[in-house]
Amino acid sequence: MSTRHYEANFDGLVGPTHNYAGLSFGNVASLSNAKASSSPRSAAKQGLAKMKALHDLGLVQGVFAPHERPDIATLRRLGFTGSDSRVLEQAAQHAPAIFQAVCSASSMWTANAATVSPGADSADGKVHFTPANLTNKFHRSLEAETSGRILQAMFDNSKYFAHHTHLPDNEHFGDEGAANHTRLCSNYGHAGVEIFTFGRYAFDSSKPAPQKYPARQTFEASQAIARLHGLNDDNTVYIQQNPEVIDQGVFHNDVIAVGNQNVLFYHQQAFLDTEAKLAEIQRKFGADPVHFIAVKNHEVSVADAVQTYLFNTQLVTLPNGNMAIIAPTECQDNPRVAAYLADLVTRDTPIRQVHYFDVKQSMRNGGGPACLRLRVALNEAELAAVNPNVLMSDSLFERLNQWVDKHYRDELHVDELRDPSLLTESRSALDELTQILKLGSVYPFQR
Ligand code: SUG
Repeated sequence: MSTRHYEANFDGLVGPTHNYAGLSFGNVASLSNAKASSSPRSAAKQGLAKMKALHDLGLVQGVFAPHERPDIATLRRLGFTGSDSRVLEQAAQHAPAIFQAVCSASSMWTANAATVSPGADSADGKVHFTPANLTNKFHRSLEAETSGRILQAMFDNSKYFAHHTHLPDNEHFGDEGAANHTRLCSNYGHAGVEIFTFGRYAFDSSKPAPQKYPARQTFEASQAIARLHGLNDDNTVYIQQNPEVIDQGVFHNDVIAVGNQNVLFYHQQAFLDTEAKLAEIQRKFGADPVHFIAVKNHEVSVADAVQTYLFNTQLVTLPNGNMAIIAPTECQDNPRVAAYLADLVTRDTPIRQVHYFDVKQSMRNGGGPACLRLRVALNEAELAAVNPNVLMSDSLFERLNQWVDKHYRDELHVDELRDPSLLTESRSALDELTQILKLGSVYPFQR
């Protein structure tokens, strides 16, 4: 009897404090939308609609719970004292930049939650998870511990799942998780090639590096993850991102490339040493040819790719074996990108469909469809060991929409983040959510 294999997507549910604070230097959308009003309710619903649509396409879809924000525990670590509302008020007044950072709902971008290696690739046959330390941005560096706890609560079975502690919290080991990691394979259940893409070498300043914007992921972090996950030389490839594209706003590799099974879809300027690296991927992949789909400058410029998130699309395999691209509507609205995608599905590649989704609330912070999801390749037994309450279904979709309606504000401005009732609202929302998803006590306020 053959075992079935799946690639499940676990999407970040947008949290109740979703806002635009301009926190991410190097991320063009985050900076240009700083201080705009947000809609936490629409953001959460846009995300849920995408999850439901993928579920309806026949894919395994899961929900990744948001983090507790404002992060009072961090403010206390930073010396603010008194009641929770006093901590809020004092931080907002005396350290406004720090205060905004601890209010970010950035855990929604679960491509940055962790790096995941499936059992088919790891030495011990287990699915390995390492939460990303996200050291490059203060607001994101607050995510690693809680992401780790949520992952434990979702994949809670040591027979199948191995959980690691995030890498040392230091820029030398800056790790951005799956946003800089792609896995190619002939079948989700077969050993694949894990591609780690990094922005710079931490211990060798003679090597190329971006000049204007930060390189968030280091080579040394990528190597450490591969070691932790029990990968070997035959199934790993390390590629440096082209520093010039980082300087044009490609802060994560998933803004310029996406891969799935035997397809790597990327911009011609994405990498350094491209030809040699693609040859290495092909050699390690095996006899079957990889479809390397290079988008040329004259087809789509790097600026258009950054603005539309053409490569921050999800490339998914449908139950009939064809692939579909899950794209943000920004791609549809740009005539050059829309024309490119319309042509792509007529070519001789596995990609046959494009589905457009409105995820504008997330896009305005530089988060496209692919940022919103963490991929986990699983076999049947592993899937059966996943906490079933986090898996999307018609009833969970309905339940979560009701939950959003009950707890989320329709509009939020950064000036309202200091409102103590937002803290109370968020905590009661998350308390109820942990019961819906049966996660146990994963948040600091519950411990
Ligand atoms: O880390 N934006 C996120 C976007 C992450 C996108 N993820 C991937 N490409 N996988 C970031 O830059 C902006 C928050 C603000 O400005 O309010 C933010 O954190």
